[in-house]
Amino acid sequence: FSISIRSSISNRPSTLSANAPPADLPLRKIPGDYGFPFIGSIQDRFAYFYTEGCDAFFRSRIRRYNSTVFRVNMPPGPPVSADPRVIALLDAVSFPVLFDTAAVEKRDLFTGTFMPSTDLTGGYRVLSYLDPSEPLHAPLKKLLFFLLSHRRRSLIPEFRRAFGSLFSSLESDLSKQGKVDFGPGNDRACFDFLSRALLGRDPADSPLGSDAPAIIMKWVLFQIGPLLTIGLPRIIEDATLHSFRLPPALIRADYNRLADFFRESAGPVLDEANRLGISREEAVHNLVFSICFNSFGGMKILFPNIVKWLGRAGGRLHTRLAAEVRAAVRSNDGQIGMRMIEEEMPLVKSVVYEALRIEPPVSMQYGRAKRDLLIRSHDAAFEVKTGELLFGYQPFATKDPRVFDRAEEFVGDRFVGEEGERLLRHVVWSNGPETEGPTVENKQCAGKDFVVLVARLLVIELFLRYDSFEIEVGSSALGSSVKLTSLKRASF
Ligand code: HEM
Ligand code: 243
Repeated sequence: FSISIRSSISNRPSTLSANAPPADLPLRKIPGDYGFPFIGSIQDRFAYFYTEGCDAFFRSRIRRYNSTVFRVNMPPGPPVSADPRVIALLDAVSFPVLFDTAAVEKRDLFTGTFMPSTDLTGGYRVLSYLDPSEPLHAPLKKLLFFLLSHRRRSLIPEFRRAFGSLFSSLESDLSKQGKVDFGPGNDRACFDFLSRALLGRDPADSPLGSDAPAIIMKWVLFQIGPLLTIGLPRIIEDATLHSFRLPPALIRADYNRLADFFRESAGPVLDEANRLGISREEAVHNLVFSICFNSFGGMKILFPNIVKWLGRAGGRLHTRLAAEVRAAVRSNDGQIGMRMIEEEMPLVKSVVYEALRIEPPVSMQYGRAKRDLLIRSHDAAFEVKTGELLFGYQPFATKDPRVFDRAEEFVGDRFVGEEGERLLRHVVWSNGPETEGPTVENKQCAGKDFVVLVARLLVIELFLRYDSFEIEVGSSALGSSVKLTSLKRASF
């Protein structure tokens, strides 16, 4: 038993068997209630989306119950979700129970208390909805590991091509208009990069042309509309988007264009699927989902977030990043490689982890208790019964002030050095600690390393080209809306 117990919170298991209560914490009944059936969940939903807003919704209940663990209804509620009742976990100690596959089942919980129609994914329950105990979880996850690694030598060049051309066009629009939206160009660059790098196919040379980002956004809305606000008048939005599913038939033709693109472009990956015992069609729809929802959707949220937090951090951090990136690239004959990023860019690595910590791109995770559990927060232990639904709001785990100093602040070099690296296990954007990796046995994000790589590449590209930049931030249905108001060309 060689693990050193430095920080009392993190090496302690967050669950214990129910017949062994902890000696050091009081046992407490989980506070909170669900109100009247139906009405209670509509009230909670309206508070969550409109009267309080997500963060204040959770914060006000932590205060009311004096507890970071409590019962509450999560949107959307009936009729879209049959049962909205959850136990919320809102601190860094209780949250990690959601990673423990022995404690929780994650079947059909990817989007929370409801599951979108499988008509939106070719009739299949795709990998993200499968629990590791299901027979296809392992082969499908292996297939995605193959997808992400089989053309790995093309990742960096294709990234630089797609994002180099994005920044050229942002520069020229900025000089004409004085301001330019990062979002639409980022969407194009992300999809171009993903298709060229992972499939070796340029969407421009296919029947998809440049339509993919718009089709994907519409298709995503059909799936997770009940979780979003898109800016309609409140009462109308709540009575429609949050109360009914959009009929899949309305998106079928568009979806088929996406599926055709993958059917025709993913030959080698589909061959690998056959070797793994996965049918070609099931593989096609899983590829659509992992590239369009998981990868494109995730990058669409993460990249503007990174530009936002770096933009707000200001010129001094920009100068340090530019110096680090340029020194490393110069000492490698102008080339960018994975090892030099790993070894020579500690600040680039840290700012990416810090962006993922301060604003986890996908903030909500769910898991159903497989057995009676005892769940701990910093302050108490709570009994959970088999079958109850656990819900974690990740920003409250990764901004837990009892783990992170200046938890609400973007500290660019937080993860630099040995002391910083010890904190990495509390960065859990990927549905697992940053110090661990996805396997066929767990539910950690299959794209974890890929995401960290592309995020670093974004920061590198920015600071190879610019000494500094300025932004304006607005809100949007998914992630932030970021406009560039100045780009200061590299001067050293
Ligand atoms: C799972 C986030 C990119 C594939 C997850 C989960 C999260 C997440 C939070 C866990 C969901 C849950 O079960 O509760 C993100 C973010 C991304 C990203 C924020 C980008 C910024 C990717 C990429 C892939 C991918 C590029 C490409 C293959 C998956 C898959 C799962 C998953 C397949 C389910 C894993 C399993 O069933 O074992 N992701 N992801 N994700 N992600 Fe990602
Ligand atoms: O509030 C939010 O966090 C907005 C996003 C809602 C996402 C719904 C649930 C999806 C769960 C995991 C997603 C993983 C990713 O790979 C990509 C997310 C892309 C969303 C469009």
